[in-house]
Amino acid sequence: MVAITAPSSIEQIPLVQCPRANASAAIPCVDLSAPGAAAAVADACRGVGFFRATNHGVPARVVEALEARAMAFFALPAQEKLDMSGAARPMGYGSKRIGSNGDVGWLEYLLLSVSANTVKISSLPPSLRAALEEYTAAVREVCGRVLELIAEGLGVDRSLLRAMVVGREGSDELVRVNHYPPCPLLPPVDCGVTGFGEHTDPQIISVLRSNSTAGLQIKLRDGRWVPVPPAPESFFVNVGDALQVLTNGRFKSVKHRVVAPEGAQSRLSVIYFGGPAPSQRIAPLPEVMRDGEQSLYREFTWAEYKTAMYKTRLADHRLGPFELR
Ligand code: GA4
Repeated sequence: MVAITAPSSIEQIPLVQCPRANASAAIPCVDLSAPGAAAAVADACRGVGFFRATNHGVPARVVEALEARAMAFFALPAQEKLDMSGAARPMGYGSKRIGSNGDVGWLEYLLLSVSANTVKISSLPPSLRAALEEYTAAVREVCGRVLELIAEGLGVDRSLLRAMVVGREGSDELVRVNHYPPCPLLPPVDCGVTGFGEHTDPQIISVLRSNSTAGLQIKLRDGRWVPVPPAPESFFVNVGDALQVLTNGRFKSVKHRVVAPEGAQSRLSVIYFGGPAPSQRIAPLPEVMRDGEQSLYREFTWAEYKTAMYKTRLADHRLGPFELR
Protein backbone atom coordinates (compact mmCIF):
# COMPACT_ATOMS: atom_id res chain seq x y z
CA MET A 1 0.00 0.00 0.00
CA VAL A 2 1.15 3.53 -0.80
CA ALA A 3 0.39 6.51 1.44
CA ILE A 4 -1.15 9.66 0.01
CA THR A 5 -2.11 12.96 1.57
CA ALA A 6 -5.67 14.16 1.46
CA PRO A 7 -5.73 17.70 0.02
CA SER A 8 -7.55 19.47 2.80
CA SER A 9 -6.55 17.56 5.85
CA ILE A 10 -4.04 15.81 7.93
CA GLU A 11 -4.86 12.27 7.14
CA GLN A 12 -2.79 9.99 5.03
CA ILE A 13 -5.30 7.70 3.43
CA PRO A 14 -3.76 4.51 2.06
CA LEU A 15 -4.35 3.29 -1.47
CA VAL A 16 -5.39 -0.21 -2.35
CA GLN A 17 -4.45 -2.18 -5.42
CA CYS A 18 -7.74 -2.81 -7.19
CA PRO A 19 -8.63 -6.29 -8.38
CA ARG A 20 -8.01 -6.80 -12.11
CA ALA A 21 -10.89 -5.41 -14.17
CA ASN A 22 -12.10 -8.90 -15.00
CA ALA A 23 -11.72 -10.27 -11.46
CA SER A 24 -15.07 -11.53 -10.31
CA ALA A 25 -16.45 -14.47 -8.48
CA ALA A 26 -19.95 -15.63 -8.00
CA ILE A 27 -20.99 -14.43 -4.55
CA PRO A 28 -23.12 -17.20 -3.03
CA CYS A 29 -26.76 -16.19 -2.91
CA VAL A 30 -29.25 -17.80 -0.53
CA ASP A 31 -33.03 -17.48 -0.61
CA LEU A 32 -33.69 -17.44 3.14
CA SER A 33 -37.22 -18.77 2.65
CA ALA A 34 -36.28 -21.72 0.40
CA PRO A 35 -36.40 -25.31 1.72
CA GLY A 36 -32.64 -25.91 1.19
CA ALA A 37 -31.59 -22.64 2.87
CA ALA A 38 -29.79 -24.23 5.87
CA ALA A 39 -27.48 -26.32 3.69
CA ALA A 40 -26.86 -23.37 1.33
CA VAL A 41 -26.01 -21.02 4.22
CA ALA A 42 -23.63 -23.57 5.78
CA ASP A 43 -21.94 -24.16 2.38
CA ALA A 44 -21.43 -20.42 1.88
CA CYS A 45 -20.04 -19.99 5.43
CA ARG A 46 -17.66 -22.94 4.94
CA GLY A 47 -16.56 -21.60 1.57
CA VAL A 48 -16.24 -17.83 1.26
CA GLY A 49 -17.58 -16.88 4.71
CA PHE A 50 -19.94 -14.46 2.98
CA PHE A 51 -23.24 -14.60 1.10
CA ARG A 52 -26.08 -12.54 -0.30
CA ALA A 53 -29.45 -13.13 1.32
CA THR A 54 -32.72 -12.65 -0.53
CA ASN A 55 -36.31 -13.10 0.64
CA HIS A 56 -35.29 -11.70 4.01
CA GLY A 57 -38.66 -10.18 4.88
CA VAL A 58 -37.42 -6.64 5.64
CA PRO A 59 -39.84 -4.16 4.02
CA ALA A 60 -38.20 -1.80 1.47
CA ARG A 61 -39.97 1.07 3.24
CA VAL A 62 -37.92 0.48 6.43
CA VAL A 63 -34.63 0.41 4.52
CA GLU A 64 -35.47 3.48 2.42
CA ALA A 65 -36.58 5.50 5.46
CA LEU A 66 -33.24 4.89 7.18
CA GLU A 67 -31.30 5.67 4.01
CA ALA A 68 -33.09 9.02 3.60
CA ARG A 69 -32.65 10.00 7.28
CA ALA A 70 -29.00 8.97 7.30
CA MET A 71 -28.20 10.93 4.12
CA ALA A 72 -29.91 14.00 5.63
CA PHE A 73 -27.81 13.59 8.79
CA PHE A 74 -24.52 13.31 6.88
CA ALA A 75 -25.43 16.44 4.86
CA LEU A 76 -25.38 18.52 8.10
CA PRO A 77 -22.36 20.67 9.04
CA ALA A 78 -19.63 18.67 10.80
CA GLN A 79 -20.09 20.47 14.13
CA GLU A 80 -23.82 19.68 14.21
CA LYS A 81 -23.12 16.00 13.55
CA LEU A 82 -20.64 15.98 16.40
CA ASP A 83 -22.99 17.83 18.74
CA MET A 84 -25.79 15.36 18.01
CA SER A 85 -23.80 12.18 18.45
CA GLY A 86 -20.54 12.94 20.20
CA ALA A 87 -17.16 12.03 18.72
CA ALA A 88 -16.70 8.27 18.17
CA ARG A 89 -14.94 6.86 21.25
CA PRO A 90 -15.72 4.25 19.96
CA MET A 91 -19.48 5.01 19.72
CA GLY A 92 -20.65 8.23 18.08
CA TYR A 93 -19.82 10.17 14.93
CA GLY A 94 -16.48 9.65 13.23
CA SER A 95 -14.82 11.11 10.18
CA LYS A 96 -11.83 9.47 8.45
CA ARG A 97 -10.44 7.93 11.66
CA ILE A 98 -11.49 4.35 12.44
CA GLY A 99 -10.81 3.01 15.92
CA SER A 100 -8.06 4.64 17.93
CA ASN A 101 -4.92 3.01 16.62
CA GLY A 102 -4.21 5.03 13.48
CA ASP A 103 -6.54 3.55 10.86
CA VAL A 104 -7.96 6.06 8.39
CA GLY A 105 -10.31 5.86 5.43
CA TRP A 106 -12.31 8.08 3.13
CA LEU A 107 -15.59 7.97 5.05
CA GLU A 108 -17.68 9.36 7.83
CA TYR A 109 -19.85 7.20 10.04
CA LEU A 110 -22.14 6.74 12.98
CA LEU A 111 -21.34 3.83 15.27
CA LEU A 112 -24.09 3.00 17.74
CA SER A 113 -24.74 0.45 20.37
CA VAL A 114 -28.28 -0.91 20.58
CA SER A 115 -29.81 -2.48 23.63
CA ALA A 116 -33.38 -3.60 24.19
CA ASN A 117 -33.92 -2.09 20.74
CA THR A 118 -32.98 1.38 21.93
CA VAL A 119 -30.18 3.24 20.20
CA LYS A 120 -28.02 4.47 23.03
CA ILE A 121 -27.46 8.05 21.86
CA SER A 122 -30.39 10.14 22.96
CA SER A 123 -29.35 13.39 21.26
CA LEU A 124 -29.68 12.06 17.68
CA PRO A 125 -32.46 13.66 15.62
CA PRO A 126 -35.62 11.80 16.73
CA SER A 127 -36.56 10.89 13.14
CA LEU A 128 -33.13 9.29 12.53
CA ARG A 129 -33.27 7.48 15.83
CA ALA A 130 -36.76 6.12 15.10
CA ALA A 131 -35.65 4.98 11.62
CA LEU A 132 -32.57 3.28 13.12
CA GLU A 133 -34.64 1.47 15.74
CA GLU A 134 -37.20 0.27 13.19
CA TYR A 135 -34.41 -0.89 10.88
CA THR A 136 -32.51 -2.63 13.67
CA ALA A 137 -35.61 -4.47 14.87
CA ALA A 138 -36.17 -5.81 11.34
CA VAL A 139 -32.53 -6.73 10.68
CA ARG A 140 -32.24 -8.41 14.08
CA GLU A 141 -34.89 -10.81 12.80
CA VAL A 142 -32.76 -11.48 9.69
CA CYS A 143 -29.79 -12.13 11.96
CA GLY A 144 -31.88 -14.51 14.08
CA ARG A 145 -33.14 -16.39 11.02
CA VAL A 146 -29.62 -16.71 9.60
CA LEU A 147 -28.30 -17.98 12.96
CA GLU A 148 -31.07 -20.59 13.02
CA LEU A 149 -30.15 -21.70 9.50
CA ILE A 150 -26.46 -21.84 10.42
CA ALA A 151 -27.26 -23.99 13.48
CA GLU A 152 -29.43 -26.29 11.39
CA GLY A 153 -26.69 -26.51 8.72
CA LEU A 154 -24.17 -27.40 11.44
CA GLY A 155 -26.52 -30.00 12.88
CA VAL A 156 -26.81 -28.37 16.32
CA ASP A 157 -29.86 -27.20 18.24
CA ARG A 158 -31.69 -24.66 16.08
CA SER A 159 -31.87 -21.93 18.72
CA LEU A 160 -28.34 -22.29 20.12
CA LEU A 161 -26.64 -19.48 18.18
CA ARG A 162 -29.71 -17.29 17.87
CA ALA A 163 -30.07 -17.27 21.63
CA MET A 164 -26.54 -15.88 22.04
CA VAL A 165 -27.43 -12.69 20.14
CA VAL A 166 -31.09 -12.11 19.51
CA GLY A 167 -33.46 -11.57 22.36
CA ARG A 168 -30.77 -12.20 24.92
CA GLU A 169 -30.59 -9.40 27.42
CA GLY A 170 -27.16 -7.78 27.45
CA SER A 171 -26.05 -9.09 24.06
CA ASP A 172 -23.66 -6.79 22.22
CA GLU A 173 -25.49 -5.43 19.20
CA LEU A 174 -23.93 -2.59 17.20
CA VAL A 175 -25.13 -0.66 14.20
CA ARG A 176 -22.75 1.21 11.94
CA VAL A 177 -23.86 3.63 9.23
CA ASN A 178 -20.99 4.36 6.83
CA HIS A 179 -21.12 7.24 4.36
CA TYR A 180 -18.45 7.29 1.63
CA PRO A 181 -18.66 10.58 -0.30
CA PRO A 182 -17.21 10.62 -3.82
CA CYS A 183 -13.46 10.89 -3.45
CA PRO A 184 -11.77 13.81 -5.23
CA LEU A 185 -8.29 12.30 -4.92
CA LEU A 186 -7.00 10.78 -8.12
CA PRO A 187 -5.23 7.54 -7.36
CA PRO A 188 -2.80 6.02 -9.86
CA VAL A 189 -4.18 3.60 -12.45
CA ASP A 190 -5.31 0.28 -10.97
CA CYS A 191 -5.49 1.74 -7.45
CA GLY A 192 -8.33 3.05 -5.35
CA VAL A 193 -8.48 5.17 -2.22
CA THR A 194 -9.26 3.19 0.94
CA GLY A 195 -12.75 3.80 2.19
CA PHE A 196 -12.58 1.20 4.98
CA GLY A 197 -9.39 -0.85 5.23
CA GLU A 198 -9.28 -4.64 5.12
CA HIS A 199 -10.43 -6.42 8.25
CA THR A 200 -12.53 -9.23 9.60
CA ASP A 201 -15.52 -8.51 11.82
CA PRO A 202 -15.00 -9.69 15.41
CA GLN A 203 -18.65 -10.65 16.13
CA ILE A 204 -20.67 -13.82 15.36
CA ILE A 205 -22.19 -12.53 12.14
CA SER A 206 -22.71 -9.13 10.52
CA VAL A 207 -25.60 -8.20 8.25
CA LEU A 208 -24.89 -5.45 5.72
CA ARG A 209 -27.05 -3.48 3.32
CA SER A 210 -25.79 -0.80 0.95
CA ASN A 211 -27.24 1.56 -1.62
CA SER A 212 -26.43 0.98 -5.29
CA THR A 213 -22.91 2.48 -5.19
CA ALA A 214 -20.17 -0.16 -5.46
CA GLY A 215 -17.03 -0.37 -3.31
CA LEU A 216 -17.22 -3.48 -1.14
CA GLN A 217 -14.63 -6.19 -1.86
CA ILE A 218 -14.07 -9.56 -0.21
CA LYS A 219 -10.98 -11.74 -0.06
CA LEU A 220 -11.45 -15.27 -1.33
CA ARG A 221 -9.68 -18.24 0.24
CA ASP A 222 -7.18 -18.26 -2.65
CA GLY A 223 -6.11 -14.72 -1.67
CA ARG A 224 -7.84 -12.91 -4.56
CA TRP A 225 -9.83 -9.74 -3.81
CA VAL A 226 -13.12 -9.55 -5.71
CA PRO A 227 -15.72 -6.79 -5.92
CA VAL A 228 -19.18 -7.44 -4.50
CA PRO A 229 -21.74 -6.02 -6.95
CA PRO A 230 -24.22 -3.84 -5.04
CA ALA A 231 -27.66 -5.36 -4.47
CA PRO A 232 -29.73 -2.80 -2.54
CA GLU A 233 -32.71 -5.16 -2.22
CA SER A 234 -30.57 -7.86 -0.58
CA PHE A 235 -28.55 -8.16 2.61
CA PHE A 236 -25.00 -9.50 2.78
CA VAL A 237 -23.94 -11.73 5.65
CA ASN A 238 -20.34 -11.99 6.93
CA VAL A 239 -18.96 -14.73 9.14
CA GLY A 240 -17.21 -13.05 12.10
CA ASP A 241 -14.25 -14.16 14.24
CA ALA A 242 -16.47 -15.45 17.08
CA LEU A 243 -18.32 -17.79 14.71
CA GLN A 244 -14.98 -19.04 13.39
CA VAL A 245 -14.10 -20.10 16.94
CA LEU A 246 -17.57 -21.51 17.74
CA THR A 247 -17.22 -23.79 14.69
CA ASN A 248 -13.56 -24.61 15.47
CA GLY A 249 -12.48 -23.10 12.16
CA ARG A 250 -15.07 -24.84 9.97
CA PHE A 251 -16.39 -21.39 9.07
CA LYS A 252 -13.80 -18.67 8.48
CA SER A 253 -14.33 -14.97 9.12
CA VAL A 254 -14.09 -13.19 5.79
CA LYS A 255 -11.64 -10.35 5.09
CA HIS A 256 -13.36 -7.43 3.46
CA ARG A 257 -12.71 -3.77 2.65
CA VAL A 258 -14.30 -0.81 0.89
CA VAL A 259 -12.79 1.32 -1.86
CA ALA A 260 -14.00 4.94 -1.90
CA PRO A 261 -16.31 5.90 -4.78
CA GLU A 262 -14.72 7.82 -7.66
CA GLY A 263 -17.88 8.80 -9.55
CA ALA A 264 -20.56 11.25 -8.51
CA GLN A 265 -22.49 8.98 -6.14
CA SER A 266 -21.97 8.42 -2.42
CA ARG A 267 -21.94 4.94 -1.00
CA LEU A 268 -24.10 4.43 2.08
CA SER A 269 -24.00 1.16 3.97
CA VAL A 270 -25.59 0.05 7.21
CA ILE A 271 -24.14 -2.88 9.13
CA TYR A 272 -25.69 -4.72 12.05
CA PHE A 273 -23.07 -6.57 14.12
CA GLY A 274 -24.45 -9.47 16.15
CA GLY A 275 -22.25 -9.96 19.19
CA PRO A 276 -22.99 -11.99 22.34
CA ALA A 277 -23.16 -10.81 25.96
CA PRO A 278 -19.80 -9.85 27.54
CA SER A 279 -19.83 -12.94 29.78
CA GLN A 280 -20.46 -15.35 26.85
CA ARG A 281 -17.80 -18.02 26.67
CA ILE A 282 -16.39 -18.31 23.16
CA ALA A 283 -15.15 -21.84 22.47
CA PRO A 284 -15.97 -24.50 19.87
CA LEU A 285 -19.52 -25.82 20.34
CA PRO A 286 -19.16 -29.35 21.74
CA GLU A 287 -21.88 -30.49 19.30
CA VAL A 288 -19.75 -29.65 16.24
CA MET A 289 -16.60 -31.40 17.47
CA ARG A 290 -15.75 -34.86 16.18
CA ASP A 291 -14.49 -37.53 18.61
CA GLY A 292 -11.02 -36.58 19.80
CA GLU A 293 -11.00 -33.25 17.94
CA GLN A 294 -8.91 -30.60 19.72
CA SER A 295 -9.92 -26.96 19.98
CA LEU A 296 -7.83 -24.69 17.78
CA TYR A 297 -8.31 -21.82 20.24
CA ARG A 298 -7.89 -21.15 23.91
CA GLU A 299 -11.19 -20.31 25.52
CA PHE A 300 -12.11 -16.68 26.10
CA THR A 301 -15.12 -14.51 26.89
CA TRP A 302 -16.57 -11.93 24.53
CA ALA A 303 -15.52 -9.20 27.01
CA GLU A 304 -11.92 -10.47 26.83
CA TYR A 305 -11.97 -10.49 23.03
CA LYS A 306 -13.33 -6.95 22.90
CA THR A 307 -10.64 -5.65 25.22
CA ALA A 308 -7.98 -7.26 23.02
CA MET A 309 -9.60 -6.09 19.79
CA TYR A 310 -9.61 -2.42 20.73
CA LYS A 311 -5.82 -2.60 20.98
CA THR A 312 -5.47 -3.85 17.39
CA ARG A 313 -5.26 -2.20 13.99
CA LEU A 314 -7.99 -2.99 11.47
CA ALA A 315 -5.91 -5.38 9.34
CA ASP A 316 -4.45 -7.33 12.29
CA HIS A 317 -5.14 -11.04 12.66
CA ARG A 318 -7.13 -10.62 15.88
CA LEU A 319 -7.60 -14.32 16.56
CA GLY A 320 -3.83 -14.92 16.41
CA PRO A 321 -3.17 -14.55 20.17
CA PHE A 322 -5.99 -17.02 20.92
CA GLU A 323 -4.81 -19.76 18.56
CA LEU A 324 -3.38 -22.88 20.18
CA ARG A 325 -1.28 -24.12 17.25
C1 GA4 B 1 -14.39 -3.75 12.72
C2 GA4 B 1 -15.88 -4.13 12.63
C3 GA4 B 1 -16.81 -3.03 13.22
O1 GA4 B 1 -16.90 -1.93 12.29
C4 GA4 B 1 -16.28 -2.52 14.58
C5 GA4 B 1 -14.92 -1.90 14.34
C6 GA4 B 1 -14.20 -1.26 15.54
C7 GA4 B 1 -14.46 0.26 15.65
O2 GA4 B 1 -14.65 0.93 14.63
O3 GA4 B 1 -14.45 0.73 16.79
C8 GA4 B 1 -12.70 -1.58 15.35
C9 GA4 B 1 -12.66 -2.78 14.34
C10 GA4 B 1 -14.10 -3.17 14.12
C11 GA4 B 1 -11.79 -3.93 14.88
C12 GA4 B 1 -10.41 -3.43 15.46
C13 GA4 B 1 -10.54 -2.07 16.20
C14 GA4 B 1 -11.98 -1.93 16.65
C15 GA4 B 1 -11.80 -0.46 14.82
C16 GA4 B 1 -10.44 -0.97 15.19
C17 GA4 B 1 -9.32 -0.54 14.63
C18 GA4 B 1 -17.30 -1.59 15.23
C19 GA4 B 1 -15.90 -3.69 15.44
O4 GA4 B 1 -16.61 -4.25 16.23
O5 GA4 B 1 -14.60 -4.04 15.18
